[in-house]
Amino acid sequence: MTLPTFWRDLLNQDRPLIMGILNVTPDSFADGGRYFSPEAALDHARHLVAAGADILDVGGESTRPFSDPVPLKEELSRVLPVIRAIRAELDVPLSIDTYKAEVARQALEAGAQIINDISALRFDPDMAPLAARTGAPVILMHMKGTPKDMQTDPRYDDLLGEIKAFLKDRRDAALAHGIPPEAIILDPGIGFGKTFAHNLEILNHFDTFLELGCPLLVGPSRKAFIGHYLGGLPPEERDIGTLAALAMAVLKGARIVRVHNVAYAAQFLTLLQAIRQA
Ligand code: HH2
Repeated sequence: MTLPTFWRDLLNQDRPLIMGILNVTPDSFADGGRYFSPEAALDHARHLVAAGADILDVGGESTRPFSDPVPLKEELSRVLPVIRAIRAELDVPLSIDTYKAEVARQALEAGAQIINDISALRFDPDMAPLAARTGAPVILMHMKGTPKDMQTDPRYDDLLGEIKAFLKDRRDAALAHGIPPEAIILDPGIGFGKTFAHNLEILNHFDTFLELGCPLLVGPSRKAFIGHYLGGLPPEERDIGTLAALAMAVLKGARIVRVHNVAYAAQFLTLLQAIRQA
């Protein structure tokens, strides 16, 4: 299976890529309810693209700690109108943030091109065949447990080793389904079954995951650990802290950053890249 052209073009860029978050949910931890109507979501999509987003990640289910799953029909009715509206107007590549293969299938049909599966193809047996059949690049994320229980005392004997072994196993499962390695994006899953200290350790040793030979994504944006280390800042005030996390991950090999504030990330990464290349 050859790589889709848009993906080859993105990977050929000599700079980190910015994935802008577009949550079409009433309850996401940082921006729940703000872009819940298709009009508000489209308007935010325009704003994110103008600010420099390379990809928009559309999600219809919050997976914040202790959240409950959203029924299939509800998730579809949230994301499909938004994907269609964006596709009709903007050229930007879209990813669908879901672990349900049926949501991913219909989202791809409506114009999304990337699958962002926080379960790394584990929660729905139809997801891997779908990715293989359609050729859509797929993001495989590490999570310990489920969103409902992942933050209840997460423990590891060897944090980095266990995450790496998990990602290797999920990568190999994807390869076995015929998904090419360049179409597999790996993500250690900041905040998904991790203590605040675990998140710091992952960021500080992000290069551990380079050996797996796939592009790496990092998603620290506005997450609770940032508020924790900054004296209890609320989510909307965590964008500066987010940049510190991005800096470390990008200097240690992250190719894609998933963020709420695309304008900040774009400025920050442009300068970081200019310095790196000097
Ligand atoms: N984080 C969130 C959701 N999806 N996908 C990947 N690949 N990596 C992440 O780190 C990641 C993700 C959670 O953030 P957000 O979408 O802002 O919140 P919510 O789940 O409450 O909608």
